[in-house]
Amino acid sequence: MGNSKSKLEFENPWRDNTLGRKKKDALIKGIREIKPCKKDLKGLRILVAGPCGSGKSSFINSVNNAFKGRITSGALSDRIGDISFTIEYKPFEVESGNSSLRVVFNDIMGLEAGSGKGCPVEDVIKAIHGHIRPGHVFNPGKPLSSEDANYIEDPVISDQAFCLVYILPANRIQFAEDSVLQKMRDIRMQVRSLSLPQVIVLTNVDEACPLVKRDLQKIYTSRKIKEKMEWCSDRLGVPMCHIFPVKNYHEEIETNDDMDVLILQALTQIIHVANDNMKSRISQKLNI
Ligand SMILES: Nc1nc2c(ncn2[C@@H]2O[C@H](COP(=O)(O)OP(=O)(O)OP(=O)(O)O)[C@@H](O)[C@H]2O)c(=O)[nH]1
Ligand SMILES: [Mg+2]
Repeated sequence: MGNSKSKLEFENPWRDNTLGRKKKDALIKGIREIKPCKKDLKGLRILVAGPCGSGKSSFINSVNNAFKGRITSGALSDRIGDISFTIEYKPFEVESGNSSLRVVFNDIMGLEAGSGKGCPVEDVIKAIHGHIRPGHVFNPGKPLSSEDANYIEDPVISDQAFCLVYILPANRIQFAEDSVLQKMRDIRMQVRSLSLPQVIVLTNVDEACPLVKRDLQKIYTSRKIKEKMEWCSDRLGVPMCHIFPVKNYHEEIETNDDMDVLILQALTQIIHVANDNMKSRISQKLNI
């Protein structure tokens, strides 16, 4: 028994795993207190990206559920196989209540294996630079061109993204085709010059580890979850401190404090690194 437990579980959590209402309230308070680094900033934009069906739209909804205390479905999510359900470039404001910092997530089409499939890598780069107008419908075979009506010629600071969040499914990422991983590495290389922070949100932890499915408190004692996080860190070069395992809302009809804590911890880090990136790019006049 002792042995089989140690195979699946660490004796002690390897990251602070305090969950529950008190922690959730403290995280919400902390997020509301973050100040924009630029006074007249219209919004701090964050871009989500990742393989199709990885939980991008669900994560955006989960963030809003955590603040609202009820299930919302602004960003439509669905499971329709190997092709992306989201095809339109759409912004979603984080409804965090009375916060002086307006945070906007941009949902995007999923990356798919093979060239000419899923969201074009070029379009992810254009989205980061702020060249894509909300409402644009992605065309896998035809990246947006500067001639297109949805191309923003001179993006302002609030059009640009200051953090790239990879949403990856813990239960399937190791089976992702090499070409999808390669697309993510290509994106990484192409935005190096912006020092763009990258965060991984590892979804579907419930489907990746039976211990965690039964009890979310086991998130940081589960060996399986740590292994998945390390795998992502190795393959994509994102440090472990920028990787957050979460369970998205998908079948629940009410919110849950423990799920919310993991979601809000990810959000806190995302906002901080995005805000820091904006600050340093403003001071260096880097592509701003
Ligand atoms: N069990 C479980 N299911 C999840 C989780 N996150 C998302 N799902 C489900 O996975 C499916 C795909 O989620 P979406 O949020 O639509 O994924 P997406 O990345 O936006 O997908 P595309 O727009 O198609 O690229 C939906 O049926 C969700 O309910 C999770 O953490 N756990
Ligand atoms: Mg989607």
